Amino acid sequence: MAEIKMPFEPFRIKVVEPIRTTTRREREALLKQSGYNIFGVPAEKVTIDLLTDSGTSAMSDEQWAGMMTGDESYAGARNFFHLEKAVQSIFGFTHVIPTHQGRAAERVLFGSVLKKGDIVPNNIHFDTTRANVEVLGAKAMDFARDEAYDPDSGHPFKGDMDPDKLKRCIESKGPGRIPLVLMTVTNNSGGGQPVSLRNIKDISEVCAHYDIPFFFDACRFAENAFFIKKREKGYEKKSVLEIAQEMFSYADGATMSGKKDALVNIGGFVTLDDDAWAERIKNALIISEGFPTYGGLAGRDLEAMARGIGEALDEGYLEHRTAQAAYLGGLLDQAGIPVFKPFGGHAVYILADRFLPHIPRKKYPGWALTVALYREYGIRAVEIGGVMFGSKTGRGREEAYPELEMVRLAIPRRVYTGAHLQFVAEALIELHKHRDKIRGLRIVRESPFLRHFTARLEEL
Ligand code: P71
Repeated sequence: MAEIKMPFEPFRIKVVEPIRTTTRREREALLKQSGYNIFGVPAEKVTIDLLTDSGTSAMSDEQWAGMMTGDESYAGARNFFHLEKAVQSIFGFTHVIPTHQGRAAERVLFGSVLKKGDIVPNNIHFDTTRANVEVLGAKAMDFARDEAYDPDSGHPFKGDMDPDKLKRCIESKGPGRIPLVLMTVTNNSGGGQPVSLRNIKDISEVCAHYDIPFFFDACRFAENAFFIKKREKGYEKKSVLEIAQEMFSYADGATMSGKKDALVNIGGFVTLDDDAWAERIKNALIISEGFPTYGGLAGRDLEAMARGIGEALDEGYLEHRTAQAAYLGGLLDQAGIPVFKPFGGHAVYILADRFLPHIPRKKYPGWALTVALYREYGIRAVEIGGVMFGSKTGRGREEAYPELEMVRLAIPRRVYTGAHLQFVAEALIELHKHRDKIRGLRIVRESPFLRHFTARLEEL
């Protein structure tokens, strides 16, 4: 078997944050209190927090220095212009409209262009994106290529959208009902897999043919561009910045959660060319987020995002980031733990239904694994499966489940070292040996949208 190398951290650590440990008894009590929902556990009671890579990045010295230059004027703060310039230089669209995070960007965009009965195609919608489409009475549809749902397929671009599935949808529903097509890079619900430039061009052509605007859900665009450089023929010698610029050149706009590939703890934006749409979005923004030059952010936050978005394109950083996922995934794979392959950019996804074959889908094996991982080792991961994406298709009907039942180990940017990841791998390997003791759960309380955040469950 090939040796799995611990990646070298391309940074020094200047500020440290202590990790506190807890006892199993303490964690057991916290699980009970939180209704067996790890979103309800205080972060200080978590040893290694792999719940999300969103908003959990460590900022650089440059970003922290930039925070001191925050201009806190209500309108036209200088940091807005820095952000505008940084985003334009990568994305290439005229309008840059800041928001406090990605879902706010989704809400102001969708709220301005969708109406009841409309359809929004995507490779695979992530949870908040789906919810922001559906809350408006529109339908979110997924058209990822078939390999996206096969955890064993080694296809290098499992994030791709299937152009034929998209065309069939447009033909059957009519282009008039589709105000925009989205493309999520990387495909978070499908294992953090990249989309190829070939596919971006193909989908862009389909959209152009039917005159439908094409937008990116761009959260992890830098990781996607890096995978293109590594895997797509003809891009080996291009810089990641050039690849990102080319990706966006085929689209009409993007929503962005700066909490991912802009390396900030809060922030996002919508960026696009269309003047009429931009005006509607800005009007919506003023009602709920704030004036269009700050969109719910402080000047210092705008500056951190302006600086972070460029840092995310640094190839040494991206090399390390993807190596971290490959390292953790490799250790698990080598120990016989079922993992989604290839390894994604921001996370390793465990195939929970294979890890816990004795727990049926209706007893939420993915959720059960997150509970066990916290209880035994204080590690927090997130279920991407039946609780997050399952839905009742009607009154008293059976619940429908997504194709994949996974637990995501998301790696915060520049936060954990190789030793931390090694600890996580060892914990999972140990847990896997005693997997038959893990029990399924049932939901006792849930909300109508995004139920995973607040659901309460009970162990069976
Ligand atoms: C992630 C998140 C945030 C999250 C979700 C569920 C549990 C815990 C944390 C957010 C995304 C995303 C994509 C592709 C839009 C958003 C919303 N992801 N699109 O993966 O991944 O952005 O969080 O800034 O509002 O952990 P927002």
